[in-house]
Amino acid sequence: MDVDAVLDEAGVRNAHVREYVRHWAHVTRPDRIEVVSAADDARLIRESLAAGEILPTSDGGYYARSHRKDTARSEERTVVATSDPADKGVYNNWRPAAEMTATVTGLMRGASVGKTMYVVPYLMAPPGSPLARYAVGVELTDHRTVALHMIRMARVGIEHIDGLGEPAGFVRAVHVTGDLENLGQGTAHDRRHFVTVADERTILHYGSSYGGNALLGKIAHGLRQASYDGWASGAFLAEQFMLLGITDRQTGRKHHICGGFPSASGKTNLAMTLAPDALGDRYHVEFYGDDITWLWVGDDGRLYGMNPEFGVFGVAKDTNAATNPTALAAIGPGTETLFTNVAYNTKTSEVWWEGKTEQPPADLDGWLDWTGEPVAERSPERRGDPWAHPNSRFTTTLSNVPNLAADYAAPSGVPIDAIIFGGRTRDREPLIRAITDVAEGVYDGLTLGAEATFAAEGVDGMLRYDPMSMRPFMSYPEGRYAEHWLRIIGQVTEKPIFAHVNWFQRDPEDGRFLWPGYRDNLRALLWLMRLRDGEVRGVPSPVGVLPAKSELLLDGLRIDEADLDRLLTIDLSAGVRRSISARGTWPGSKVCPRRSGRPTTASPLTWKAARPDRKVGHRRVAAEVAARRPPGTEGRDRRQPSNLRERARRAPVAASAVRSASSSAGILGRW
Ligand code: GTP
Ligand code: SPV
Ligand code: MN
Repeated sequence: MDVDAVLDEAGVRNAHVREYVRHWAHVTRPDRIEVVSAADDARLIRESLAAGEILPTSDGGYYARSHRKDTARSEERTVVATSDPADKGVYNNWRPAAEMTATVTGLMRGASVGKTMYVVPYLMAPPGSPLARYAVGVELTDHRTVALHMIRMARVGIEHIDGLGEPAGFVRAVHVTGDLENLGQGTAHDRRHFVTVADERTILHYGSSYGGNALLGKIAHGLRQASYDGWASGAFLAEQFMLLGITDRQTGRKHHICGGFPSASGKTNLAMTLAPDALGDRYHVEFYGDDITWLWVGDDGRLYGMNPEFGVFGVAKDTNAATNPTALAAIGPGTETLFTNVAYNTKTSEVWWEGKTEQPPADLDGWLDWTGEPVAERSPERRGDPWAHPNSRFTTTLSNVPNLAADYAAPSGVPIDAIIFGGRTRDREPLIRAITDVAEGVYDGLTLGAEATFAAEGVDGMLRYDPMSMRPFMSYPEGRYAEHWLRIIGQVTEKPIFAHVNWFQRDPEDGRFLWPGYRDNLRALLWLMRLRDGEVRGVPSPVGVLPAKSELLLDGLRIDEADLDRLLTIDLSAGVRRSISARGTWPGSKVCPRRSGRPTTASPLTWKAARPDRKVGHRRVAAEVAARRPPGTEGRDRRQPSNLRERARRAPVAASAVRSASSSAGILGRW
């Protein structure tokens, strides 16, 4: 096949891109090559329908099923490789670049025979963004549905590669599906490899065609590669954060909030939230991004953020008119949404997932579950199984989101007023606690712990430590990550306020959620903005400022008074001690459960098993931090481990717990 003729015809002139395509075509041996732009979407859809790869839905969208062994990210099989062993961290699964490149190239050799290689040039940034030069990539994929997803999730077109000068000016993102039936998924002979060779800006993913494993602009580039680039350049942060704006129509003031919750813990839902009806006349929420935010310091010294994506890859489960009307509109008629691994009705072309309606459709006729099995023909023991996979998703472009902010693609980004962290924790965190000290706020993000979800294979429900919600996307050592955060945030003149939120507290007796969640979550954020603006004072605690009940805007909220009291208190004698023990999993902490090998929590959930080979000592982290301190900053920001100690003196009940937190916070104190 004449690769050059294809590239000539498509107008791909960039010599580095041409060489890259030639190289990988030679390795993977596709029968055909095609260069894709967003304008090709309608044709690709037609071809996919004709081939039976996707099916039409009743609302004008499309339905796809992934292989049943391929339904979520695999963290075990994900590696960040470089040529420098010092890049080995706790969570990046570091391997030597040469070894990984050889292994994956071997697996990819000849693996696209009989297929088409789609060349997908993309941009993970709004055009004109100061970070656009970190955002250009070219994905090569041998899966048409992946190309369709890329067109929705990233800005796709050859114009993005036209002006590239340097060889490293674009991310080389190679995706080969492999023989999904025979990859040994989840066994000792698992052949899947999801590798980011970060110092070569090259992504090599083999053995999946689903989500973050295959849409390489999103997670592999937008988070892993970008966070590495942000650190290596010193220029920015790339985080698994949502980004929203709240306008107070009464005062005309607008605030922007970004923040991280682990995968499948509520970012999309929060970013799409509408104000509760009773507050809707006054407050207006705008969507900027639901999964990734790149953050940098602007010329005016403020922290700016932007969403590098072009679409939403959202969890379907529990999406309905009450929980998320915005999402329903964003995936409704006329949006050409792609649904994956939900249930599908072959007669009516409808789709359904758990929580779309309270009960599944009563008439089982025509319904196939996510594996393609007719629901009516299920064996008795499978009758209660979900119809949709818990990680089934919808893919729609940002322009379909009804409350998309007018300036969502502004090259300047938007100024960030607050950074929040949260996750699923049934008993250890109140609804919200504000953190006004910047080092403490960063520390809170670094020590985030939550119940894991079905977004990754095999971890659902496990209580685990997930720094900044970046655990699956960490690409360099955690100590350096902490240092890089402090360095960026340290340059900011108008500091954001931080907060820790938790929509997932449960009744210890019956397990129900104490907080209604979803739209009502805005009430917590409104309180945070009022605290930031000095309109409320809150109630101080050793771990931050909690709302006084009277300060929350509760109009229209239906909640049991006792539940609300519980949501707004923190059990200092037990809760803080436990949550701070949880924080001990931060590498270098004095109370690291992985060191003792014993879980330190009374929760029925278990901590991930110890990895003694992955210890990173407290001193090493501190040394890393010190070694990378920018010149001339020695005397700066040297205040002692925040004001936790001072607060501990005032709250003797939690003193020991807080003292241990302060010592873990040494990595910040030494900065
Ligand atoms: P990723 O795309 O995997 O990064 O997920 P995400 O963080 O964007 O999570 P998403 O908003 O898609 O929510 C995941 C699941 O949590 C969905 O099933 C939601 O219905 C549920 N969820 C989101 N917000 C809330 C909430 O406030 N309360 C409760 N109870 N569930 C929620
Ligand atoms: C996540 O798992 O955090 C996602 C979905 O946002 S995926 O693109 O599959 O990583
Ligand atoms: Mn995510």
